[in-house]
Amino acid sequence: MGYRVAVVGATGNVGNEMLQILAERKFPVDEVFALASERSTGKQVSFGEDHTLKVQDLATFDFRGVDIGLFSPGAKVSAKYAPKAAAEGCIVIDNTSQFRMDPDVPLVVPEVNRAALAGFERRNIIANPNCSTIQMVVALKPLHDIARIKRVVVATYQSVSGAGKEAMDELFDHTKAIYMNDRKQPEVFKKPIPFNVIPQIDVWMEDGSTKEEWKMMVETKKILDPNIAVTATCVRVPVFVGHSEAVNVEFESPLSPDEAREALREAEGVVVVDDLARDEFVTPIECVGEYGVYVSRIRKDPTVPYGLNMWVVSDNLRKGAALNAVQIAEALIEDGLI
Ligand code: 11C
Repeated sequence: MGYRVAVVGATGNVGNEMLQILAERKFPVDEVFALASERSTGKQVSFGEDHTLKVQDLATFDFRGVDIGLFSPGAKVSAKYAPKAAAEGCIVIDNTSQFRMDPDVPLVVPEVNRAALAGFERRNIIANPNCSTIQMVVALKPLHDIARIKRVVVATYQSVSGAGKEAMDELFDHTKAIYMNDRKQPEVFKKPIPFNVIPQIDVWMEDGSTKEEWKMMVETKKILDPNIAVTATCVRVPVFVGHSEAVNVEFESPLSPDEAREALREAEGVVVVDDLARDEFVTPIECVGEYGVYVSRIRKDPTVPYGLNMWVVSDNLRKGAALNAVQIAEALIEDGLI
């Protein structure tokens, strides 16, 4: 039996990946609907290699009879349309920040807290975490299971695709302009993005952190363990796709780099690439289009009794967004929840 699936925000970076991943993984669909704002109505989007779908207007779409809605239209649009779709009987898997911290909405990374899915019926909405949180918790979970994590200090190096298509265009166009001696004023970003790094992702919070940094803290607690202390510095770098993270972890009990490598090698969704004698480590360009969370440079942090450092890289549009959403839908089916 197949399912009727709607992709909301189908013309965006993540919506496009959702359609490709549904096709790639042969998700059992009877019918797929591509939805976006009225502005995009009538445009064609690809579904797999052989099909195109005509974009329909989200505002007038009737979700009755749609089994699953994969939403990535921006938080304000989700705030309006996800509850409507859910009330019309569609299970919403929402990739925006809108519902993540709602206690009645499970926030799920299937490799980490799949059991939390069972609570989705309270609102008929499941939240997909922020991309930088997803890749970090996938790498932390197998280590937490062995040695209990006390504290995480993370610095991120996030690609511009996380900020949408306009941000990717700004990196491309403004880099090109520099070579043409034509300096352009930043529009999407507050500072020039070519040949630069920008320590601001999402809005400022009252305490001087950014919302992206806050999300990494509160989402990790909700998904993995409320007792873990997390502090983050999130930075935009001139990379098109692929987020990287330098993660420092302090444990309650000893865990050697070899034990960590072993646990990560066996963990679902993780690929360990860590052989310095062969210069083996992963950079974001190598993870584009891939499904895994890549972990490299696992080493001891000698400044605390039990500490490790590691380098974690993943495709932010895939495992960080669209793939995780499709895996949630697959888990609903496998667990008999739909
Ligand atoms: C970025 N992580 O890289 C953000 C994008 O809360 O879903 C995703 C924002 C979110 O800009």
